[in-house]
Amino acid sequence: MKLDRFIRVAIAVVIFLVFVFATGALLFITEAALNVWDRLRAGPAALLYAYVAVIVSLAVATAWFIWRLVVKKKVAPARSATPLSKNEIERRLHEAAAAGVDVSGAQAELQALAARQAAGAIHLCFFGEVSTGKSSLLKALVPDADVLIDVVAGSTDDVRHYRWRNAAGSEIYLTDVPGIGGHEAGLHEAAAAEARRAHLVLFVCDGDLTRAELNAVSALLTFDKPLILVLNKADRFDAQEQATLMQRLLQRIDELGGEVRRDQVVAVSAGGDVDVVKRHADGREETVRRKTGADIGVLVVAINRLLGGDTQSLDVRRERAVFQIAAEKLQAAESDYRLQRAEQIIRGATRKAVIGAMAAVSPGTDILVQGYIGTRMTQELCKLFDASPRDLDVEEFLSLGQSRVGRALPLSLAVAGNGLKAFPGLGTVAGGLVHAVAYGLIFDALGRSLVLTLSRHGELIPATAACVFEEGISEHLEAGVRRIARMALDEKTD
Ligand SMILES: Nc1nc2c(ncn2[C@@H]2O[C@H](COP(=O)(O)OP(=O)(O)OP(=O)(O)O)[C@@H](O)[C@H]2O)c(=O)[nH]1
Ligand SMILES: [Mg+2]
Repeated sequence: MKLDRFIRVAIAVVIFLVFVFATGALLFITEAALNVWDRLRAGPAALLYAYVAVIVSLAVATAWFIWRLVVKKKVAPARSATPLSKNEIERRLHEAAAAGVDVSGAQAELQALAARQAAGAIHLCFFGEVSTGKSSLLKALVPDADVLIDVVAGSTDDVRHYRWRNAAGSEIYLTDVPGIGGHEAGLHEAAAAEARRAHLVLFVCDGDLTRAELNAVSALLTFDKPLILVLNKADRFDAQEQATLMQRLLQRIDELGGEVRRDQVVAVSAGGDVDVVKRHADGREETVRRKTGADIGVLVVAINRLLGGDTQSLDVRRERAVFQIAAEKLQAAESDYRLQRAEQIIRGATRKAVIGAMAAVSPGTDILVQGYIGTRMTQELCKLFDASPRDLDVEEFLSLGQSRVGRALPLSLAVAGNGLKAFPGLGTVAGGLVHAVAYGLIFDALGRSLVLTLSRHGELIPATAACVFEEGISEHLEAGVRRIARMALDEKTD
């Protein structure tokens, strides 16, 4: 309590002193400014204008300098959210392929789209959580379809297409996919991608939407995917419950900001086994399983209405969605490629650092040699990640890194010494070799932390990169020691 009071009094004194100084400074500056102003007005007008011009230039220069210092140079602007055109995605693929990126995944996506476009069929995809009755609905539409229906969640474990002709005689493919929320994440991804490739998604639920379902619907709406929300197993609800549920589903879609009309939310029943409690005359109760028939008329009407509308717009939206999938695959391939190239660059620089350290005559020279190698490695890695740092940033990163190296050197020497002991027949490890491995380890760690920062931020932020270097150094040292010790030994025996 006493201390509290003391602190409060101290703060009050400081505030009072600040007030006194601020008032004094204000009076002093005002007086000086008025003095100067009076004198200038009394003097020749040219002097007054020159004086004002100098003050304004100084203010502009200061503002510019502060802006340069605080607002850093921006990296390339993020790609716009406008839909990708065919030319644009093909240009990106071409460029990436020329740079050595494996574009086969993205290319296959475009080829599959072209094949579907040439065939001209409409694709509808059943999508939703496990066991909501997707396969049952498909079976109700295509009674001959060879689909697996089971109470066990996750019964559908691959993507299959079934032909269906609606009343208008259109060629339609219905796609059955694994349910989301099952145990295998890979199946979920395959199902979600297939839904995005379809013209229209039939999102099947069997009650109010769960969080996972809301996320899935929201993602589809973000991809501008036309959808019908199908409340299945309606036979389990009475009329009142069903009406309340439908109201709730419409509200959910509204909250997600989706453009889904009222007639695109339907309640149906694919039919299935229902447990019914039978009461006998003697009071006994017995549960019997009964088959209920399918009631999917409203779904067929909703599908026909959508397909009877502007099919060209459905085609355009499907094409855009697939271009987006191809772009995502390309991005993933580019990032894999970057990591591979980054690995090569880091290995190259580490090798040079090791050789440099082994050839060094005195400890001073190897630092110099490695300063150059560090600059080259940083520049190459930045270029690989499309970051174009100023020379100042590269220097700042290296000097911040250097200050951390001092602290990390004893640790890396110890790790290097230990690592070398793992190679049999080496005898007593010479100091030079340990030093070389230690320097190599530091380079390796420096490169890896830089890659981490560049892939996270897309630009070189010297202080952040140096912090990442310091935080990850011991982990990187341990991970790289055998590889780099082997590198040093190979050099030594060459
Ligand atoms: N009562 C009732 N049961 C249904 C209805 N539709 C499906 N079922 C039952 O729900 C269970 C799951 O049906 P499936 O068609 O396999 O569901 P799914 O969505 O394909 O499931 P996964 O492939 O595992 O994702 C089965 O036991 C069906 O008999 C329905 O309209 N009413
Ligand atoms: Mg299924």
